[in-house]
Amino acid sequence: MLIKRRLGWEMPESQATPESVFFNRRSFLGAATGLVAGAALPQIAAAEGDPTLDLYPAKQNPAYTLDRPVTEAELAANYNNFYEFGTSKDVVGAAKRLQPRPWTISIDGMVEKPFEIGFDDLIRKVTLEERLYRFRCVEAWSMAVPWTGFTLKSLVELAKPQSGAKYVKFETFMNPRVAPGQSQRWYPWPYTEGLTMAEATNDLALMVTGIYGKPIPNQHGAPLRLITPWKYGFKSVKSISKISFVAERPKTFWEGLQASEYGFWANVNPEVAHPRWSQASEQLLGSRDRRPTLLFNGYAEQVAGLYKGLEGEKLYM
Ligand SMILES: Nc1nc2c(c(=O)[nH]1)N[C@H]1C(S)=C(S)[C@@H](COP(=O)(O)O)O[C@H]1N2
Ligand SMILES: [Mo]
Repeated sequence: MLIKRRLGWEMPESQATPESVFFNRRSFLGAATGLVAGAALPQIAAAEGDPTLDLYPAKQNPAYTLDRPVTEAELAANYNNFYEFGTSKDVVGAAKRLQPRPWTISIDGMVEKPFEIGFDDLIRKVTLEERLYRFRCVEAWSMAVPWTGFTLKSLVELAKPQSGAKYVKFETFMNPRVAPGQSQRWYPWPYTEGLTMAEATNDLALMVTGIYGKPIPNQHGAPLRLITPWKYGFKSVKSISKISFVAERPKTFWEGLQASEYGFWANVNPEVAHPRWSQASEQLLGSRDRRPTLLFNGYAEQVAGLYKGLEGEKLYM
């Protein structure tokens, strides 16, 4: 039986971390960087010797612009949700156990021919670009980040799905020896997410391999994660090891844990409150700025059409 618990990340940011803590942390980080100069960088920079370093920085796609400043890299890199490595925001240390090499991704289900591909081979078959995206966590905090990646659409083309495939299902690696959180049996591991084929082939859906012009560090979901900027952050599954094309809507991790609060669609909507807090506004990470939340996180023009005829669905939870 599922016991109702208050989970760390379910708390709205305003309650979880008072602004003063943000500011203290920010000035602490600033001071630390100044004091030890480059020594603070390994926290955010990918390991030396990363075989994809030559691909960074990728060319920025000018079509994606922001209405707010880019979040400081150090802040984004030290305030994470990655339940495999703990339920606090401070998972950088624990996530060092994750070994993003060698890394194989299985592509299976309803495809012409299932296959496995090494991450370093996959990344050479696609075109990397950098995009500035807003990112909105369901907890009501947000950031704005330069992601590097390739379109999920291009991966779908490589996978060659059959016509019966209706959804794409993503799974994070499963290894409790590496990720202690996965020993907690009440969570429906592995972390699973899904998109409809129409969502997956929308140009906004990005398979992310890098952040701030470098290969993505462990705590952000190395070596490969999803980013769907019009949806709440929990859709953006990290450290993906399996991608399946399926006929049925996959049951997602948070749905499995608390279906009354987290749904499949999870589109950002300021007018639809979470059962326990408002979604009307959001706290910008590392700032005093609280802003009104935008429908589809500001990406309505690109994605609203995906939901025509689905008005009966719980599109915004
Ligand atoms: N595998 C996995 N992916 C995950 C999560 C997680 O706990 N495990 N947390 C999600 C949530 S709730 C958010 S807000 C984002 C956070 O991404 P970031 O830490 O890179 O900012 O990752 C998402 N992807
Ligand atoms: Mo989140």
